[in-house]
Parts: sequence; C-alpha cells; structure tokens
Amino acid sequence: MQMNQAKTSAMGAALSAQQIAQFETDGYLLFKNMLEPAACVQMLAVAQQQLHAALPPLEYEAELGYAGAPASLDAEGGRTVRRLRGAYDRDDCFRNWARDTRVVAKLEQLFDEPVCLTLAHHNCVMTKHPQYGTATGWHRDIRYWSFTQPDLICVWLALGDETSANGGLKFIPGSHRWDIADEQLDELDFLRPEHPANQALFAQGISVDLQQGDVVFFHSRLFHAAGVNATPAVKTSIAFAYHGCSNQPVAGSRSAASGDVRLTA
Ligand SMILES: O=C(O)CCC(=O)C(=O)O
Repeated sequence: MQMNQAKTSAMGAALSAQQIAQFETDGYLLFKNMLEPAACVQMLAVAQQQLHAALPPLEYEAELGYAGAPASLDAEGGRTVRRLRGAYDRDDCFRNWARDTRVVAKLEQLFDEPVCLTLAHHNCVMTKHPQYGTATGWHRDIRYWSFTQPDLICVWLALGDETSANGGLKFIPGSHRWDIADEQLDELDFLRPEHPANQALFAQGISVDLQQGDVVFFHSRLFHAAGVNATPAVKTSIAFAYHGCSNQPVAGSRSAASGDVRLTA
C-alpha cells in the first residue's frame, strides 16, 4: 500500500507522517473520541430498535459455527444476532458515518488514491451479546474478501466501551506484514490454537480498549481476535471496510457481486 502524507483532498484532519508510518508498522491506528456522543447515541438507538425488530438481513451466532455457538437457530440462544448486515442501506445514520469525510480523508492518505467502500462483508453493525455471543479466534479479515491486492482497511467504531471484559478487540501489532505457513492456519484461515509455532504469536496479542466514539482503522492482513462478553450489556460497534479504487474485486467473486461505493473523485 502506498502512503502519501501530502495528499489530503477531502475535508477532515490529515494524518501526520508519524501516523502514516505507525499504520505501516503496526497495521492499525487508533483515533480517540473521533465521533461525537450524540451521533453515537443515535446510532446505538437505531441499532437497538433494529435488533429488537430482528430487521433483516441478520447474521446469527448459530450460523457462524464458532466454538460455543448455539448448535442451530432453533436451539437455546440460536437467534442471538452477531451482525446487522448491510448497514450502509439500513439507515442514514450508518450511511453518513460510512461516508464521513474525517474517515474518508484519512483513508485517501493511507491508500494514496481514491477510496471505495465495499458492500461485501463487514458493512455491518457488529454485536457481541452476553451468554451466547462467541469468541473470535485469531484471523485476518482478508479471508472475507477476494480483491486483486489484500489491502483493505476496516474502520471500526465503538458505540460503547469495549474492553477484554465485554469481548473487545485484540491485535497482534505488525502481523499484517507476516508470512504464515499454511499449516499454521485451519481450513477457515484462523491461526490454529494448538500449533506450537502459533504460541509465540498469540503472546504478542494486545487488547485495544475503546470508549464510545473511538475509532480504530486496521489492515485486512492484521491478525486480530476477540473474547466473549462477560458483562450483562450487549457490545455494539459499526464496521465498514474500504479499498483503493484501483484495487478491484476478483471477477466472479462475492466481493465483486456485492458492489462498491466510490467515495472520492
Ligand atoms: O467481535 C468479534 O468477536 C470479532 C469480530 C471480528 O474480528 C470479525 O468479525 O472479523
């Protein structure tokens, strides 16, 4: 991914050369307090209404099949929602956030080219429910997409506090630059928990605590994970993913079928 500090064609605070270098080194960048509380409260209210109404399209824990998930939709806890999918088309508050010039300007610097939003995967309100919300193993998000280059960026907005207590994100800094042997990964591209070579990688994982309005950008090759939610409250975040417009989805893939939104000229 090419980085260019000088180019800031859209509105919004520009990234410094140091921030750009930090993203390149660590694979993520944290922005404290990027979004004002009123906007977070509004998104949270809409998300809660839509969760309550089970407004489709939804992804359920039972469909993910992660360890500890309810065995089927009809099992106890089977209708626990993991994602309110298609956030971009759910409500203007989510769409406006996806297009927020503070976000897009920073992405344009990191990609050094016009920015597109992918409507394939992520593009969601991500929830982690107490009791039936499952942990996510160490993985790279690029497993969700098929693009010419594996260089997408996820923009994750916390609508409330996110810590290890409620299943907050953990990152392995710098892991977006690693080459990993196939045998270290399982069939879904998660790092195998039992593989001896992976133990030293897991030890490098750090928790990234977020508060309402904090935003973290992370590279689609960055290994990350999250635990269960041991608190009584649902954790709610918004996740959109972006790519440079020259980096096109592979023809015939789900990424291509879902479409993109071009956000800069
Ligand atoms: O909230 C989680 O469990 C992790 C979410 C995540 O990393 C993903 O869905 O790719």
